[in-house]
Amino acid sequence: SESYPFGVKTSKPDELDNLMKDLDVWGLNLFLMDELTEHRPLTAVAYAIFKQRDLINIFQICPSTLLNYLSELENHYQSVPYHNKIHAADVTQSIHVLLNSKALESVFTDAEILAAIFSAAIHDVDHPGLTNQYLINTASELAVMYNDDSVLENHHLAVAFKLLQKDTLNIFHNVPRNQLRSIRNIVIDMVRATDMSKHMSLLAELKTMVETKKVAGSGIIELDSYQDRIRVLKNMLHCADLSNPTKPLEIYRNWTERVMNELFMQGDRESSQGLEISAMCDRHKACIEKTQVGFIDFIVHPLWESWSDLVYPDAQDILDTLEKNREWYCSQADKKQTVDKNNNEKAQMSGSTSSALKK
Ligand code: 8BR
Ligand code: ZN
Ligand code: ZN
Repeated sequence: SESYPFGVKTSKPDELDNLMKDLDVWGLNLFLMDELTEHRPLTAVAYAIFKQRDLINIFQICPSTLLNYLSELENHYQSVPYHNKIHAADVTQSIHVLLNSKALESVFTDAEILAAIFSAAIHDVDHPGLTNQYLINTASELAVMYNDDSVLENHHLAVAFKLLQKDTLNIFHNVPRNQLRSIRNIVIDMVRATDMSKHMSLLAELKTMVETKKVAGSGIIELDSYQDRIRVLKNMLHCADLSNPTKPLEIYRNWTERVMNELFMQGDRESSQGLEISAMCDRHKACIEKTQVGFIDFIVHPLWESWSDLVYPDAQDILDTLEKNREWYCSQADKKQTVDKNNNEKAQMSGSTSSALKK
């Protein structure tokens, strides 16, 4: 690791060094990270976070085992447009920033922090770029394996834990058995909570916590019970997973293009298999801009509004960016509508002109 201070190869060490200065910044450019690390964004980001948080020493993790594990984990992310290793690196870095929230200072134990970062790194591993509903509708092998229940999320967990069974990849080798059991339980809870079908109940729990929250004089939240801390961690990973619309607009737009491409590819598949095309998956009917406004209004904004109440005022900038980005997508949708309307009118006019000429 002397020659690879970031745990990965790079032909541009100075640029990578410079980019890594944004490790604690909301809006770190993970697309650039992917380029500068020769497509090892997850390994580079997770390794840097483990080092910065001293997890390697605290849990006696062998650095080369950690790099082997991260590299294997990264290899198990598929080359799909959205649910790939760049998304995994993004969610890992995002949860790292959320853990740094002032309002949560010293709230979580080292084991909880380790569990949170590990959860983020593994949370979509081996995602095939198809939704749970599609896998269930087509009676896929995965859906049969998990009896239609959080099919993908259970699979991500199983793949990640399976990798740990190899001695050369077992980063938890020196973690005491009891502690490891508790870390495993937290990781399972957190990753299962990324199933979008759990969104409403997760948000309801978060709202209850905000209503009953107790704050110490220092502004730090009191989370005495283990159950409350787990509730916050589940919502934290869910927030990191749904954080694209809160990032700088250029980055957000890149993610949108990717997620829509993945959904459209599923739509094409459904269409060629004679299945009904799922919501948002029809490339001939979808309005990307309107879809984003709806996604923000019904899912992302309510979630982030509650999160920012919980950690007030730490997430105010994030909420501001989200609201500005919503306005941008809204104005783009309006623009498109106006252009469509004008085109329709033009088409009608040229139609009536040509019929007039025929007379
Ligand atoms: P998953 O990552 O668990 O699939 O949950 C996010 C889901 O929200 C996506 O699969 C997609 O259906 C929807 N989504 C939309 Br619409 N726009 C999104 C965006 N910009 N970023 C992330 N998810 C988005
Ligand atoms: Zn997922
Ligand atoms: Zn995800």
